[in-house]
Amino acid sequence: MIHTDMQKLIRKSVRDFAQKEVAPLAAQIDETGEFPDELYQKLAKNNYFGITIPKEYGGTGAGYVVMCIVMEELARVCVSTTLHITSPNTLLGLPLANYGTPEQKKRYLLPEMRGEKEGTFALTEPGAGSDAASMKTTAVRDGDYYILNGRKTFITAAPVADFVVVFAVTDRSKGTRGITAFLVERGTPGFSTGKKERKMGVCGSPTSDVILDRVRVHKSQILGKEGEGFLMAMKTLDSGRIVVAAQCLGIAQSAMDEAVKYVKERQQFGRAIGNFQGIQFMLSDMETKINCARALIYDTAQKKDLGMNITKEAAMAKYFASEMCNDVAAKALQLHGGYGYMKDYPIERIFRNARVTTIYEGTSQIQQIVIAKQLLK
Ligand code: COS
Repeated sequence: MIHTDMQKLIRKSVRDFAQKEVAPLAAQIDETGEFPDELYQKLAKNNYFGITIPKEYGGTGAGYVVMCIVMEELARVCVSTTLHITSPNTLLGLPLANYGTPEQKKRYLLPEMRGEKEGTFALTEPGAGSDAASMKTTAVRDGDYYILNGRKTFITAAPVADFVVVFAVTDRSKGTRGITAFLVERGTPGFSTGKKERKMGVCGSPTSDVILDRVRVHKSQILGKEGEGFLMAMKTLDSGRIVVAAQCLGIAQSAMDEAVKYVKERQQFGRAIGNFQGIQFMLSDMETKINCARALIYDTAQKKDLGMNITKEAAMAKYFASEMCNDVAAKALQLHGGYGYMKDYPIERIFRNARVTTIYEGTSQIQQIVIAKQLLK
């Protein structure tokens, strides 16, 4: 799509912010695994937490094309940073904005938008990843309360989360219609989070388990209606996937930028290696695939902004962009030769960060299933 002047201005302002405030910290965030609170607050101050969230709930309501621009530009410099803005904009923010009561919005969504509270979305379990509906976590009614038991795993931001949207089975006999979402606050007896995971990439975004041991929550903590949780999760993932696709685009673009810089500088056989056709074939292949992903992503984002259903398109964008960014990052590293394997060059970090994208928010194989289900229904 051709961006409007306003969208071009937004891209420029995000790029300036990324270069000035984020890029100087990216290597340190990756190495230490610590995400500076000061940077988190700057993201909130720039309204990056509420791009997809309507104005009346504390967001800017700028929509998905703008969200993808922000993700792409920030992912070019620091993928960990983008993980801190995906949750308020999609996995956490959307269920609260779309299903939350006025009280829930006031207590959770507004402080999340302002960077005062951080929440997260807990769907995955040790035995229920791709098969989300097979979750074991249960919520059993006890008068006006529910008693939650179970364990969620690989939960982004869980170690620092103030509250969590937990999906639990309230009626096993109803299958996917027997799953309910609950808002559970840290500090509730029986709620805890596991050890911070040691990961291959996106190290500045903490991940851990969420443990629920006879956690008693009032029925007013249900998000949406009883039995609506699975549909809520699926619809949320549709929107989340387009945003992850834009993150992949930013990762691929940064790999490309590094590759072009390197092949112009690196001399072998008496000339810069970019002069060799074998290298040019690789670069052309990378550039073409990046631009295919870009077209698909912004087309899907525009459709979403127009209110169209994007279940298939978002799955295609996430599938194609995540596979593409792994391919491009691997080729960019290859172009760096031995230097690409050393931590001194940014491509090493870019390559590690790319790896998770074909896995989280639904593996590539799950995206293929979603695409096929839409085709065959
Ligand atoms: N929008 C609207 N409705 C949807 C939907 C969507 N995107 N996806 C599923 N549904 C509906 C289906 O139409 C079906 O409705 P009916 O009962 O009326 O027929 C219901 O939800 C159940 O769907 P389905 O039968 O497809 O459920 P499955 O258990 O077969 O699972 C997949 C479907 C595999 C797509 C789902 O489990 C999934 O997305 N898994 C991956 C989870 C994931 O991405 N995890 C990442 C971690 S979370 S960050």
